[in-house]
Amino acid sequence: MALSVAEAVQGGHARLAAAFNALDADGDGLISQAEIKAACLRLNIEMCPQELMQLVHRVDVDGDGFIAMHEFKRVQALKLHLIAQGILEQHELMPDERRAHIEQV
Ligand SMILES: [Ca+2]
Ligand SMILES: [Ca+2]
Repeated sequence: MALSVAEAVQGGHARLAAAFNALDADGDGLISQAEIKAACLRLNIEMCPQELMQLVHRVDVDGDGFIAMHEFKRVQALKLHLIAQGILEQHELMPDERRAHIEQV
């Protein structure tokens, strides 16, 4: 089941959370620049460090350097939603136990 960006933005909390968790690799509830970078590498998305910094800066409302769930919900996080969508599609091809982590919300 692929997650469209529109669904990620407008859809239920569970789907948004699944997209969020897809990027939050260490599961601490925050998306770091390193985690976004790792996701981009996995998807072969080219993003220079500056672009990455700008993206996080734009979405990071409280300025702690990390993307929290409430920030991920914002429209400015659309590019992150796209990346998350790619990661989720990759997870579709993964064994169930790996996927369980993503879907347990
Ligand atoms: Ca994290
Ligand atoms: Ca933040």
